[in-house]
Parts: sequence; structure tokens; C-alpha cells
Amino acid sequence: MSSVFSQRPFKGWSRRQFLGWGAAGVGLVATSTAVGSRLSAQAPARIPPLPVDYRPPSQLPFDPMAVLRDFDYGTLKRENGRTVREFEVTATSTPLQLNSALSFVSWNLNGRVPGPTLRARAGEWVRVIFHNQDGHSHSLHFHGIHPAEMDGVQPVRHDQTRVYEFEASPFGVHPYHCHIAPVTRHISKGLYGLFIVDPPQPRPAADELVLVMGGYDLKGEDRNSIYAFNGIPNYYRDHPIAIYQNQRVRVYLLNMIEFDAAITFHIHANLFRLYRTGRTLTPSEESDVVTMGTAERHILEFAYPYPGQYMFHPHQDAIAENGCMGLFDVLPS
Ligand SMILES: [Cu+2]
Repeated sequence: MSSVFSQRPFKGWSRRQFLGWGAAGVGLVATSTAVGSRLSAQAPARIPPLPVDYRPPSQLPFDPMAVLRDFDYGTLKRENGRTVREFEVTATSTPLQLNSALSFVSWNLNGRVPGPTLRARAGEWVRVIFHNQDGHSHSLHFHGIHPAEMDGVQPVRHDQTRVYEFEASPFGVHPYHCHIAPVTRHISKGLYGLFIVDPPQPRPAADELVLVMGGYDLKGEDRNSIYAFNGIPNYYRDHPIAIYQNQRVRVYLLNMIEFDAAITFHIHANLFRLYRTGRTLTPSEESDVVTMGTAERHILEFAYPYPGQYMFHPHQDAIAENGCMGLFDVLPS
């Protein structure tokens, strides 16, 4: 593990980071630097291909396998001598087939639960154009630092648009969610997502994954009936997430489960390094379990030295057994 995590100055970009930020005109050239170990922290991360027999689920409005590594960098615009990173987010209602027997009308953002993983760099000016095409009033409330009028607690009514603008600050991992009362209901219906603010000096290359834990209150009884990573219960149990042996994996992890006071997250047969709220460039601790209240989020990094399949789940096993269960499929490098 030490070679995987050897701390060295950043020298290059992952292909995806490069593509994602390429539109920003940063003018950097992706480079690869050997670090004299079996894997390089600077080489672009390799993303395993999907199994040849994998098909995106036809009964769902989105593919949870795509949500894992889908980062929305928005559109860059030049306005009056400054650069604006602009996102479009639309609220709507969509039935979600949570399992073979269970269809649930979600309130969602851009047709998916969680909503799009918005990504900017610290200090950039961000504009989020929020369209509410749902029948209920909603809003987008971002965590992070911004003025009161951009705090997203005022309702945006059906068929209206609200523009939120602020500086992406501070770097870290921040949730966003609807803040219309009852907030528990609006969140547990699916109106939440992640806003990643990258540090000025990018983190080392890694296979980056988004995992958002959510719960569904199907009966309106202020308790969760079923849980999920990235919207669909047990999806990654039934479709394990392929990662490569000995390659650094970086998980952007968010707990958006309402009604349960705290949730743990646990990985099997390994330890992760924890960057609390994504606010540091060096890890604060190592563990195989972390406890998170609602809206807590962290960056976790790890590399698996042995191939095989490994569970990840909350260690409240009743929650794990009720939909919040996944597998990493570690492929030989
Ligand atoms: Cu709402």
C-alpha cells in the first residue's frame, strides 16, 4: 500500500481529469512519470471496461454504472473578461424501478438519483441554472461558502427557473439538495447530489468513483423502507464495480440518508485513507469503517493488493441487507 500512496509532487493529469479540465484552457499537457514502483501515482488511471454482457438497465431512466464515474464539468463561458463555469440542472418526477417488485415516483435532478456530480475548481465562478419542471416547489441549496441570497432556501415554483451564482469555495466535497419543507421528504424522494470542488493543485491520478448513500421512505412514515448506493438498491451487489489491483481508487462518498441519525461505511479486506470533507490533501486517518451523519461526506482512497470480490456497505447490517450493499471486483493488473 505504501508504494501506491507514496506522496510525490503532482506531475500529470489523469486522462479524464485532462479531458474534463481541457475545456478550461488550462493548457497543461498530460504527462506520465515513472515512480519506480509497480504503479505510478502520476500515470493516468486506467478504467476497467464494462463486462461484455453488461447492458444499461432498460427499466431505469439512468445507468447506475455510468453514475459512478460521470462528472459534470458544465460549460465554460467567457463573460466580461472573466470565466464562468455554467451548469444546468432540471428537477422533475420520474418513476424508478427500485427492484423487480417496487416502482417509486422519485423527485430527481436531470433524470437521475443522485443528481449530476457537478465539478469545478476552487476559485472558479460557478453558475447553476435550475429549472423546476416538477409539479412541486423545489430549490437547490449548496453546501460550501456563498452569500445568503445564493443559499437556495427559497422555493422555485413549477415551471420557473432560478440562477445560483457563487465562487466555488472551499475546495472539498460538498452536497447539494432541495431545501423545501419538509426537507426530509424532498431529500428522500431523490433531490440531492455532490458538488466536488477540486483543489488548485489537483489530487494525484486515481480511478475516481462517486458513491452516494440514500434511503427511500416508501410509505411516508418518516423511516426508510429501503436503501441504496447511487439510487438503485443492490445495484453494485448485482453488478460489481470493476477496479484494478494495486491502482489507487478515490471514492467521493456522501451520506444523504434521512431519518437514520448516522450511517457507517465499511470496506472489506482493506483499509482506506480518509480525507474528511475532502478538505485536506493528506489523509487524517486510516480505517476500514467511518461514521457519517446526514450530509457528511469524505474522500476515501485505497488500493486492493489482491484480486477478487470485496463487499462494501454500512456496518449497520440491517441497512446493508436492505439495499445498501455493493461489491468491488478487483481485476489483476
Ligand atoms: Cu424539493
